[in-house]
Amino acid sequence: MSEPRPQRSARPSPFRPLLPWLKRQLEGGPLHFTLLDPDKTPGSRAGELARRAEELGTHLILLGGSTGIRPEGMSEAARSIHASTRVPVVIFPQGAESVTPEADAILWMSLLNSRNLRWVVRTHAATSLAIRRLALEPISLGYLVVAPGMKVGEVGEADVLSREAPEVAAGWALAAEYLGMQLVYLEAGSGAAEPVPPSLVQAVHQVLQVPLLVGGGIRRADQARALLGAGAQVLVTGTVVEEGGEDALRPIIEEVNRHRVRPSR
Ligand code: 1GP
Repeated sequence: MSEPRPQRSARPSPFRPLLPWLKRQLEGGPLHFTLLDPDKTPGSRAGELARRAEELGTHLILLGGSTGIRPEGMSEAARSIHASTRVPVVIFPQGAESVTPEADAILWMSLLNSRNLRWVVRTHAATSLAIRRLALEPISLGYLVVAPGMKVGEVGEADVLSREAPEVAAGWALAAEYLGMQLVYLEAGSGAAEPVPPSLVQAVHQVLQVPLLVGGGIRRADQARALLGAGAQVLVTGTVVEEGGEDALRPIIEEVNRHRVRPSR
């Protein structure tokens, strides 16, 4: 039986391929990504929040992050964000239900420190042909969950990395790069009381060539400053966008953009 021919994705996008675009933006300094969960902020609400985040200076919208996600909800939110912003929309997947051809790319995340191969590679094996048919760009990402890990640590069955062992985290991150991952993400877990410690970010940054993303528990500008100073190249915030509103988000994005040597785009 022959392989089905790849279909063109529904939406022509100025951001395809996305990875070279991302690398070009990173040459100008760090970036801020806004994570929106279409389960909590469905349809036009996602578009509205994304529009406000773009006005504040966010560079990209990540879509996903909850356990109850449906493909229709992802598609509706992606369409609404495209209609109200000019930033790329990238899938931050929970599983096959997160896939929508309306996005510009998908983070092809492997939760490397999971005990369950499902989160490392098995879901990927089950969905890769569908991704190809949709002509979605997969961007491989080594996803490392650091204590406390919160919900993603629990659901992802992670042996969370200790906050006090920067060398160990550096070893995991470098392993991801040596396996060919295009990005590495240090995740403290959504809603964590504190982000990943800057000392740990610094140890990872020192050994890594590929871009380093950091997320989970970032609520204030001083935390953003410390993480950027330690070498984080992308900061991801979710809770602060959905719960704190613009006043909480503004200083974080301002901090990121203060570190840029030239504006994005
Ligand atoms: C996404 O965990 C981050 O990877 C988001 O964390 O919700 O704490 O910003 P917050």
